Amino acid sequence: MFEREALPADPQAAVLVCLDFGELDHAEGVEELVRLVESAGVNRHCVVGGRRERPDPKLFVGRGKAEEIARAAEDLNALFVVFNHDLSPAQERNLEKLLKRRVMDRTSVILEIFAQRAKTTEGKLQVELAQLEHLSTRLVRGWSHLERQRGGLGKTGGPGEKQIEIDRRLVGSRMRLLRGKLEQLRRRRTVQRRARVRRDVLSISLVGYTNAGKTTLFNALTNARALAADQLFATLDTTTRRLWVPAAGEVVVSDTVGFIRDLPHTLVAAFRATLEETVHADLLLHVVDAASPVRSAQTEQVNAVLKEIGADGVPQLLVWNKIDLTPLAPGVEHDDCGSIARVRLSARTGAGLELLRDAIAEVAKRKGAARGAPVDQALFLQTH
Ligand SMILES: Nc1nc2c(ncn2[C@@H]2O[C@H](COP(=O)(O)OP(=O)(O)OP(=O)(O)O)[C@@H](O)[C@H]2O)c(=O)[nH]1
Ligand SMILES: [Mg+2]
Repeated sequence: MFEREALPADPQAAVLVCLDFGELDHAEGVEELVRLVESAGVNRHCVVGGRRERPDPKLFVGRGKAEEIARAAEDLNALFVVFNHDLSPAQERNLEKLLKRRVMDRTSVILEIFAQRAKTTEGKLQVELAQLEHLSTRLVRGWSHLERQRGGLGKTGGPGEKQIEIDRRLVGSRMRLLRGKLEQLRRRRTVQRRARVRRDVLSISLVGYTNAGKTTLFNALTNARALAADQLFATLDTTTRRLWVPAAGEVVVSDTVGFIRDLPHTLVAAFRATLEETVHADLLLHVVDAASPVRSAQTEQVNAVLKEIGADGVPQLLVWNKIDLTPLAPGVEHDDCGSIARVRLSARTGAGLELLRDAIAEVAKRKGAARGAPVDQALFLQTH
């Protein structure tokens, strides 16, 4: 008889574990995790659900659930088990031992996508820094756990302890090197930005939830050909283009990385240099996928990240995009004071684009009139 050899586990297959702890947006969270793993290259998956009051401290899930996950991973021959929540380093280790698969949490999936997408030197440096930060919290925690052991058992310290100490030092010095290089790039950007300010050019940053259509809008506005795709985090690096607005002159538009809820702090910190374009912009075009059933939650999440990076004071204009997928017509909405609050358009069909150009022209004219003074904040509704 033939002896059947076990096939190597499939790196494009994953079991997604999405426990429900009573969150209001649980269903959307599951859908988003599916999109995240697909964006990372997974093409076969199954979802294991379940309700729990709170996570199990050791395994995150209960024993019975862990066995269900193991069976699902076996059936799918999956290399990965992905959890829709963040795991503690101990939980991750325990689960890997039990499931004999690679265990990832949501943060690791996002970091993986960023690592796959990074193209420019700066993008690559930023991603590596974020990955090392993520890893270092794990090493530090492993270390403090051993330190406790040492306190109880004497002062010898085993080989595992030494290895962690070496790893920690290597990770630490690599992180310092990366921060140094990023700082150099940041300074270069600052010089470029100062030159723009001197020339009195209006600078606009596109911000928004990932997949809202920022790059598509950027391309439509500037005739650029940046990659827009139906995947999460298609854009990582900031692209800047000049745009000539009739009656207003030159405007500089930047397209950048999209946001997502609970964006890992390590990423926000590492991408600070890229996101500085946003902090220093005269105007933010906050692009919203108007066809999404969770558009208002996404708008809030974006505002939360803007606050975290210190860009919540920059005037903002809401752009409701993808109206071709909704019954909405192109148009401009004003608030009670007559200021422009929102433009409805479709970056794909171009409907309503001229309304946005007019709105930008108006801001640019005001900036010109104010001769370097900040853009009239009252012109726009502050949405936060
Ligand atoms: N129907 C429709 N689809 C659109 C519109 N704008 C963008 N899309 C689609 O939405 C998807 C995401 O578009 P992108 O422009 O890559 O979105 P993004 O905000 O830059 O996304 P990230 O860079 O991944 O954060 C693509 O498949 C686009 O073709 C629109 O106005 N209507
Ligand atoms: Mg993009």
